[in-house]
Amino acid sequence: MEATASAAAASVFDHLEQAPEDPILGITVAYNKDPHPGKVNLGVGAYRTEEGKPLILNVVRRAEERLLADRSKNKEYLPITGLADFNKRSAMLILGSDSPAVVEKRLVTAQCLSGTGSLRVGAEFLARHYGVKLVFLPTPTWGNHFKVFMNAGLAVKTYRYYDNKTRGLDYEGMLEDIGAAPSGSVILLHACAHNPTGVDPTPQQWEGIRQAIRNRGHLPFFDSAYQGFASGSLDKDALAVRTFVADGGECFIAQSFAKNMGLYGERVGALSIVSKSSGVATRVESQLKLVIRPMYSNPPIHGASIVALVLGDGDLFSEWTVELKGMADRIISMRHKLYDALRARGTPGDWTHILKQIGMFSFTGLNKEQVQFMTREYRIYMTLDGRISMAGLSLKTVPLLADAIHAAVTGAKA
Ligand code: KET
Repeated sequence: MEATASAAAASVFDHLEQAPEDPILGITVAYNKDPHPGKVNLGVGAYRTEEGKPLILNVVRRAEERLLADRSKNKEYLPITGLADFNKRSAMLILGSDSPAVVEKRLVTAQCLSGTGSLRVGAEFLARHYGVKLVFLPTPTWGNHFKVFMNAGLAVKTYRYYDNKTRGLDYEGMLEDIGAAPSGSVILLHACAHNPTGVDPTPQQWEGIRQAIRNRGHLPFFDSAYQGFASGSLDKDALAVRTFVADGGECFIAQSFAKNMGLYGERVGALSIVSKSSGVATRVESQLKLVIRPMYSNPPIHGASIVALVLGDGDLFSEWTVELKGMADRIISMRHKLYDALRARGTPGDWTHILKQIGMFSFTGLNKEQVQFMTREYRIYMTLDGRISMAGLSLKTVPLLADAIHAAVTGAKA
């Protein structure tokens, strides 16, 4: 009887409100629900082939075949900080093999759950061990940054980054805000291919930003989710991070292999903490382990083994750079196709920013109402801030997107 009574009582979760879907991943949820065959998903930043299919890099298949054939491999737990070989090679990929931090062993790298997990572990470490519990994010930024840092217990503020009028960097505003931030603040920087704007500082501007950050004793935290996707060159896309590490100062770096190796669902990434001395780095590592162990104990082995193989084998590595360049080039060609298609339609407005912006996305300038119109009338799924994943576009879908943008801008009916 008692069981019946308790079953009839209200749920202990009755007070819960229905939460909204995630602004980015929720677009895929809506897309999946749509039965229309002509629908196009330009929401999430995930690379698609010309046929609109997800891509497994050939080099990843080769590495997996080797792993499968290697009977010495097992599925034992990794150490708390992950696969040592992966950590070493990931750090060298972003910092350069001759980096002073690598040579002087002034850094610790921990394999984490892709870029997000690396940011989250870094944020948790800062909340526990860093004196200034305040992080500055660019306006705009990847939406999840806010939640990652707030959930760790840091206060979040913003610095000026994108100028809507010029559709370029608000360099002066950025320097002013960095200069005005309380000394020692954490400054989140997109290492390259800024998401969502596709606007990166020039090398000269990076140098100015570095000086502004160092002058105020701030702590830079790089989010590197697109190395290789900005210019097609892994080294060029690491320039900003390397500029900061070269001055001997400290920084955090969160790396993701989701995009540049197409390992999205494998959740492969790394957090590197560059310190002033190898002694500090050793103590940082010991504390980092205490952060990670109660969260998820240790990271998964498969994806990191793939990356370690690709980074460690000259043959696989050069094949990877070719495939990566191929992805970057296809995205650039989509920029030209979309730009040409809008010009051909005489769509009002200056669309040159589509050509100038860098990386996976175009920050179109379309507003929420226009985006909602395009989704409703043209089945184009994209985030409400007007961001388009150019990596999801193909020769076949460019005309539809251009029609949709044209109609949205001119107020025409579909
Ligand atoms: N940082 C940035 C700047 C970023 O755009 C992403 C993913 C991540 C980190 C995290 O990626 P991970 O898969 O955890 O390695 N951005 C795309 C996907 C997402 O929102 O999760 C996106 O913006 O579409």
